[in-house]
Amino acid sequence: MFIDKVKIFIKAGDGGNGSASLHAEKYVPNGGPDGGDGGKGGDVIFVATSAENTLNEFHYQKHFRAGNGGNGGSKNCYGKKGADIIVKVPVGTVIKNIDGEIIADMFQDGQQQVILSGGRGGRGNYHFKTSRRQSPSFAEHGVKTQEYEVVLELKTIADVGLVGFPNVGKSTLLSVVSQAKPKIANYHFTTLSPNLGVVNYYDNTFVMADIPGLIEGASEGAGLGHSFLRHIERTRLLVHVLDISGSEQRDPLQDFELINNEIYSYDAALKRLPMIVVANKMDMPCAEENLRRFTDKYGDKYTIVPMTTIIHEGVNQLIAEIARQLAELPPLQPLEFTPVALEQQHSDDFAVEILEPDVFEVVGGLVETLSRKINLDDYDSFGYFQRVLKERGVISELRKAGAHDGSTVIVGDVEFDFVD
Ligand SMILES: Nc1nc2c(ncn2[C@@H]2O[C@H](COP(=O)(O)OP(=O)(O)OP(=O)(O)O)[C@@H](O)[C@H]2O)c(=O)[nH]1
Ligand SMILES: [Mg+2]
Repeated sequence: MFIDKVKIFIKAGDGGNGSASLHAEKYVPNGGPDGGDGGKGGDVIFVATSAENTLNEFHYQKHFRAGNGGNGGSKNCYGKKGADIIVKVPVGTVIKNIDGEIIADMFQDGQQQVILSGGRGGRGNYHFKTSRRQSPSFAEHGVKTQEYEVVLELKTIADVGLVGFPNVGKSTLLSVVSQAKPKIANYHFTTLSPNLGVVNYYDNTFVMADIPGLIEGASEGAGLGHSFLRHIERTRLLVHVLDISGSEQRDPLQDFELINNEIYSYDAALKRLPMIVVANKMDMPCAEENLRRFTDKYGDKYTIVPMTTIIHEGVNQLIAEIARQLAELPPLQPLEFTPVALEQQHSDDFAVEILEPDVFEVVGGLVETLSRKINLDDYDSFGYFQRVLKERGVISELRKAGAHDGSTVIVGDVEFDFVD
């Protein structure tokens, strides 16, 4: 199983509610409001790690929720902050919303990004104390957060991408130049998911990615298809491995054209990547002759490195050539995009709709904000709510729409009689 694209669900913590406590102490009448603020909900934080190179973990765990903020208490006690949740993703993971817009590119090992922030805690009742309202018996609710779906898409980041037909020796090459231990076997499609290896060369290190073999029609889905080519999009250089001996009765010259064709029909922009050709399996019959033919045709355009990978022949020359070319290439850059935020900002606008004669509903962002903020269970708080409606011009809009004494008004979950 190799998962490089997955949908997961994330939710920041709700803000804790503010407390509506009134100070109570022996011999102290009317001690006044002492309800503390609710705590902020925890954040959803993504962290990029090079310890992983698949999204397989997310097959098992798809829900990530940060902790909720604690409620405020009496004696002005603040609610506890909700615990953040850390979501670890492999370096190269692109986080998108369900419309496919990019939220973040987790490009660098250790990169941290807050993708959702926790809801604000509600204010305790002492915030609402005024000269006329000495003992407010209401407090703000914490901001309740929403769950969001996000799509994670892994676009491996490596300096070098290995491409070629199945069974030509790509994984063997990776195993010889790095500590990576990919599976190697004498059949097609031994490699089913990209492998990464770190190559050391004097003071340089670079990352090499071995991707599953391609065949003709891969860009239309043949073999393992072309989806793995996503993992060479973010490389700086390609190494095209050929079985130069043609041991499987294919002509290496044709192989070369064919694979290039698959790569560039997947994404023409990949033509920008320099390509080194490895003429592998030089130990086999016909290799010399085919190499001559290949060099005659492509020698001017490509650096060709003859190799017998299984006995490490040609390896040093190849690594030196890769290091030399990489030194002249610009470093990899994160994707260029205008980040979109996952959370929609609630506007404070509203509209009055007439549901039926004498029944009016107030809709819009303001309603959302109000219902998140205000606890309407008690009389005091309801008064506050009505005052906000008046200040924001909702009452006059209702009146304009035809509301009069006794009309029914619906605001979010609340229904009340209009009083002019
Ligand atoms: N004779 C010879 N055989 C080689 C050489 N390099 C690799 N092989 C053999 O070729 C076979 C395929 O090697 P892999 O490294 O698994 O090939 P691959 O390109 O990764 O194949 P897929 O993962 O299927 O795409 C294995 O049996 C290797 O031992 C070589 O230089 N000479
Ligand atoms: Mg392989």
